Amino acid sequence: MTNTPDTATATATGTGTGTEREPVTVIGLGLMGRALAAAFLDAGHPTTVWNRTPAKAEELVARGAVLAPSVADALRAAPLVVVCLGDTAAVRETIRPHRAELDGRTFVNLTSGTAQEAREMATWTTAHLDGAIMSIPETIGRPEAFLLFSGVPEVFERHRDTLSRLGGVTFFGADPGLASLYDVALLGVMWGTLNAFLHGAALLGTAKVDASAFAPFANRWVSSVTGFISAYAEQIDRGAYPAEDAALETHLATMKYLVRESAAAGIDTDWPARIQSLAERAIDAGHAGTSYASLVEVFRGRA
Ligand code: FVH
Repeated sequence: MTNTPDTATATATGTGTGTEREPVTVIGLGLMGRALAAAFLDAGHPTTVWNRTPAKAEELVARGAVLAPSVADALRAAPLVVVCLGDTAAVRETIRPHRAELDGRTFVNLTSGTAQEAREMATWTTAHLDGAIMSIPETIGRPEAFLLFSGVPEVFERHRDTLSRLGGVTFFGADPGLASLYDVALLGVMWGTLNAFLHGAALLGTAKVDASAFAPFANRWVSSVTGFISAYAEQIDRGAYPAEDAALETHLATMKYLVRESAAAGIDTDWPARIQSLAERAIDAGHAGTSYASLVEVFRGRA
């Protein structure tokens, strides 16, 4: 089961003048949409914008963007249309009534949503690419920004350079839902990690340790955990979970300390209790002596 992504980590560079750049339309000028439009302008792309609240376009217009009077005008203005709205329902409501205007153009949806929503959107848009932005607005246009795409491969190749103005790009192939699936999986990694840090900060706070004193240790530990992720990924793909570092039952014994420490310190025990209960379910299913990676069977609903 492999699906090797095609990644370019550096932002595109170019030496041409503005008129040589592909014209782009950006629909949706919230925090992220304004950053996207600004990055295209900075790279010299003729940029047309539209937003439900036109006042949000003022700064971009002062920098050279053209404010389209209507959604239909915005769609007609460029061969590449990038949409970044609050949610999928807003995209459907804003774009679908004008979908005939998309004929012959590339539609790139950078609005967050589920894989299923992305696949459904691909049925009524032509030349569809779906993307996920794994960055905050202030990094857009810089090499540290990274964006994930999936959809029609030739269409991605045609616009790769233009899309690379936004940050490093990775293409996952023809399933339009795959970028969104990566997006939610990666957000889960972020929330899980942040919840663990916040729980730890609350725990250490009861001993008057500042979160800023805890942070360097948390960061160092997270970088060690990246090594576990790579080793466990290999076990998951092999479907075999030898306890090369520690057995799940060893983890469980230590998890109980985290629950007891939390209770004794008077802080919420929900997070560590959930960690413990997941391990207990895997152990009940026969994984006491296997590695931590065997917990994946609980998430798969097999344990
Ligand atoms: N901001 C971020 O850091 C994250 C990074 C990861 C990806 N997300 C996703 O990007 C989408 C937009 O996020 P945003 O931060 O730009 O959001 P807002 O600043 O709230 O702007 C929302 C824009 O959507 C327009 N809008 C909302 N509903 C409608 C509608 N029914 N019809 C037309 N437009 C609509 C809104 O217009 P207005 O309120 O200014 O008139 C804004 O342009 C989002 O999917 C994130 O998950 C960003």
